[in-house]
Amino acid sequence: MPIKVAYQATIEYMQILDEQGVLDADLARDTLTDDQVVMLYEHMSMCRRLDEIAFKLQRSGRLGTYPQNMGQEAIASVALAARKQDWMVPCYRENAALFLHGLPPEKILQHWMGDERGNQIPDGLNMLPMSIPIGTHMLHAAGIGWAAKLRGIDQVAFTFFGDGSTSEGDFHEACNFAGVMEAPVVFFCQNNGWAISTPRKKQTRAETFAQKGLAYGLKVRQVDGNDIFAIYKAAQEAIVDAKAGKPTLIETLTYRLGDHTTADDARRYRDSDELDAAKKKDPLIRVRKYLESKDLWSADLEDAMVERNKVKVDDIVARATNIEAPKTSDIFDAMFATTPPELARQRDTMHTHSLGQFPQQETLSNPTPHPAHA
Ligand SMILES: Cc1ncc(C[n+]2csc(CCOP(=O)(O)OP(=O)(O)O)c2C)c(N)n1
Ligand SMILES: [Mg+2]
Repeated sequence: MPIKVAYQATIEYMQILDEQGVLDADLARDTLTDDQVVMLYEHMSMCRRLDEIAFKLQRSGRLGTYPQNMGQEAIASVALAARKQDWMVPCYRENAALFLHGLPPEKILQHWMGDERGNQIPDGLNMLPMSIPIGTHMLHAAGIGWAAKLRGIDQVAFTFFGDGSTSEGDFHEACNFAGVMEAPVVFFCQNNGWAISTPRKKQTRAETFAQKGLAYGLKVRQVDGNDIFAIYKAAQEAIVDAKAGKPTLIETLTYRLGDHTTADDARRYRDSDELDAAKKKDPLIRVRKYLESKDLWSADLEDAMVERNKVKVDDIVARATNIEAPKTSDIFDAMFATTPPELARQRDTMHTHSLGQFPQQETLSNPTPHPAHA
């Protein structure tokens, strides 16, 4: 009996705007308008500036840790494809998409300054706070998508995560759940080649990250992650599929031009040649080249934009910092609707000489007794 082929698949790779700023006009049809490209260029440049300033804030002791997004700003396009009702379920390297979907940028700075107000998403904005545990949020996205389907609401959940996160069980559970439930979810794997110091080749033996989605019955594709057109088109198509009960996993090939976070020094594990090669694929440079080739941009416009972005970022920093300082008790109050007794005890004794001491020993006037001693 002949051996039959049980399954066969191919993974498409899409690039529309190449490194030289040359556009594939056929593929670009019905995607971004000139105005949108100009707006995206200015927005991505603003995000790059914000990254530089956040780095300086950290170095001058005004911000805790910060993961620079530098090099991955093209992900902003997803927010142009998404509708207002769609959900963003983020990790920590897609600021550019979150801001365009409506997140006030100062929220991100507040988060990294340790201010819980940074995690309070404004009412009416369909977005979850950034997830620092890598992977846990993908499950939330699967749940949000399923909930929308059960309730008959036209909403798609977009979730973002890195190449390293695909080694977490949560990724597999989320993909499986979305696939089985035919939930309107779009998984964006931002493959930037590194998970802190773990290179892509030690992360997986699979030739693409996209193919991991095949096992769960997802639509899968790979796109140039530094190409605003390819990301936009892939997101647009994924929305149509998601609404028809077909979730998609999109692998974006990108690169983080900075360190993993301000607590990292990538020079210790990353080749400078690799970084130099990646800089040539910078998403901002190619958009500028493209706009210049269409006479939509010039040195004068660039100078004016740089000045505008300085003012915008200064305003963002001012909004994050020129406010009443957060209370130290926020770390307790932001967690539960009703604070459990054990946490209440820690909150009430946090300013005593020894954290967790029984209040009686510290003669606090209004102690919350430990449940075991109540
Ligand atoms: C559950 C969990 N395990 C470990 C960590 C520590 N950690 C922070 S970032 C990171 C690597 C993430 O790599 P990747 O998913 O590729 O995202 P990238 O930082 O490259 O954008 C790790 C292991 C974490 N945050 N959460
Ligand atoms: Mg990575």
